[in-house]
Amino acid sequence: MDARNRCAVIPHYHDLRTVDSSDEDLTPSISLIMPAYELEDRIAEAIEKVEKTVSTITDEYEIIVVDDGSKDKTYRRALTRAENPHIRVYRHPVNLGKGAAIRTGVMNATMEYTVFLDADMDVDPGGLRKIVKALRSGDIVVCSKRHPGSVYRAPFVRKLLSVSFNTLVKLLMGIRLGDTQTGFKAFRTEALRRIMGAIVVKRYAFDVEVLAIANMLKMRIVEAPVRIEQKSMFSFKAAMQMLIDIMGIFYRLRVLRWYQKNLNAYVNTPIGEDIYYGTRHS
Ligand SMILES: Nc1nc2c(ncn2[C@@H]2O[C@H](COP(=O)(O)OP(=O)(O)O)[C@@H](O)[C@H]2O)c(=O)[nH]1
Ligand SMILES: [Mg+2]
Repeated sequence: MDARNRCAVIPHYHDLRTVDSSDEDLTPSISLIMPAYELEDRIAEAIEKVEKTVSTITDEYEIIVVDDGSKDKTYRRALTRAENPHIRVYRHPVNLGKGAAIRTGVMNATMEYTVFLDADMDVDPGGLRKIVKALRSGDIVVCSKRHPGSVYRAPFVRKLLSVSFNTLVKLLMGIRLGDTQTGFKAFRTEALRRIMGAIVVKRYAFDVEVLAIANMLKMRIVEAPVRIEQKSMFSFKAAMQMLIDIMGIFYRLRVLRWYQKNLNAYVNTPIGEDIYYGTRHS
């Protein structure tokens, strides 16, 4: 296997190995969660593309699209694909943030593995087979823009902000990953459920919170290559919100030790109505 394509296991940093590339035993069941916001012109095509990819890996899969309160026709366009029994569409009545959309997806995921994949198709879903295989060696697979095998295209300023953000996350949270923000991640669903019980953040820093909790729980995290192209910039408001959320995570993790105290309390809470706030419409 080409060294650039290998997935690095960054487990609790004790077990550096490469990922088995053979096909045997590759019959995982997969829940694919696609958070979507104002993507009316792209969502139907994106669902089809993802469906084509996942159906070559397994017959046991579900695609869970969560429309995060879009004001355009995203929800209706997504529903046009829901006659396929593998595809379900949920909707938030108002915009709650990407993290909240994923959370609604996780609450409704039923398969052994759960994959988060941004519905805007900035990332190439073609890497799905590889990241699912990599889950054999870990609890979580994180696609990273800074993996040596990755192809990453974005405006220069965005790349600069991304490196700065990652440095901040490493310093504050002690997460030793080159990138926490790429919208393509895979989890053993069991591990993800443990994490979700203590999640507070609803917008973009959600990914950092997930990984900070996983890190605290000493889960095995694998870093994988990805092809990603980001054309858009994010707003100043979104960047500020993210900084505030990061400080909140830091405070809960390092000062209050809130996650450490609250995790066990949540682990045994059944996944149910108390924490579910998406509406299923299909
Ligand atoms: N911008 C935005 N995207 C959201 C929201 N909720 C869910 N999403 C989806 O989350 C994914 C990532 O969002 P995006 O703005 O593209 O983030 P970026 O790729 O990091 O610039 C996309 O699939 C969005 O459609 C939201 O409130 N705002
Ligand atoms: Mg995007």
